[in-house]
Amino acid sequence: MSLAGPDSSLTQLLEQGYCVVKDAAAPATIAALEADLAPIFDATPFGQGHFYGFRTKRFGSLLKRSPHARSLIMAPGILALADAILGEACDRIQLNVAQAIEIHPGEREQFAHRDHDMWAGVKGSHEFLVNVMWPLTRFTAVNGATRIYPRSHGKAGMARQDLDEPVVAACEPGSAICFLGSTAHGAGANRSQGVRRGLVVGYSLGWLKPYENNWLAYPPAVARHFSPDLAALVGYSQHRPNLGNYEGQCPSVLLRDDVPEHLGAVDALRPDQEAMIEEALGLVTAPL
Ligand SMILES: O=C(O)CCC(=O)C(=O)O
Ligand SMILES: [Fe+2]
Repeated sequence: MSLAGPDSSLTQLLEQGYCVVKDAAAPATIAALEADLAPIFDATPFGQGHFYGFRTKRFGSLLKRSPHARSLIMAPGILALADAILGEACDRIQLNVAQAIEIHPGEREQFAHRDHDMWAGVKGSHEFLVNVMWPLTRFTAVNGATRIYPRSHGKAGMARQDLDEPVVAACEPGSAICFLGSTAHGAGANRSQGVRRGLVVGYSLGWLKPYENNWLAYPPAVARHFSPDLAALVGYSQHRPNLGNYEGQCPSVLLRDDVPEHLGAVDALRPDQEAMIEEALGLVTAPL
């Protein structure tokens, strides 16, 4: 995060609905990741549908595809941005998606959309999602760089009748293009001769259903090799109170060597909830 520090990135994300963090990943990491993913792009069929596109390839499960995916997904500065945006509306954030996207020559411009529309419910009082596009190849105006509509975010942005001209997020691999779930955006048309490759890594409120089914992408046999913080980010954690439990316990119990056959349910409450219940039960002695 050399050119724009976390604070200025956060300010821009809050004010404009997006920011581009230069040098967020080392070139060697991106190169190694791209080398691991190249044969998977080759083997993956084109998608179908007017949203996914007919000249675009996508695949998920990135943590299974390359050992280098972890450092992007867990990039501390990016996680801090996601926490700063989403932390007010949840107890913990979660990985929402980690998907590779390859846009081929001839693909048309993607429909401009707000990613938070994947969830029903009233929007505008807080953000649901922070998305990060990591270019694997250079993103340019002609090869389909993500197009982002500045100030289209939040209650005020969503209420606007006319959007400003989109910003073309032209940038080099190593940059991180960050935008909010409420920010209108879409992939550009690829009018070049080469493919545009990138990753979308998203973080959402921990109490939402994640876009990618992380528990199937990373079942316990896979996730047990993750560090505890990564396993928690992909869903092996409870969102207090007690949400996402396995047999009434934290699902990380499934990552242990010895998973007991019978487990007792154990509360996982926020401190304020513990206090409220203890007070209601008369377990709290009033201060003298
Ligand atoms: O590939 C891109 O630049 C953006 C993709 C996107 O917005 C999406 O698939 O939701
Ligand atoms: Fe999107």
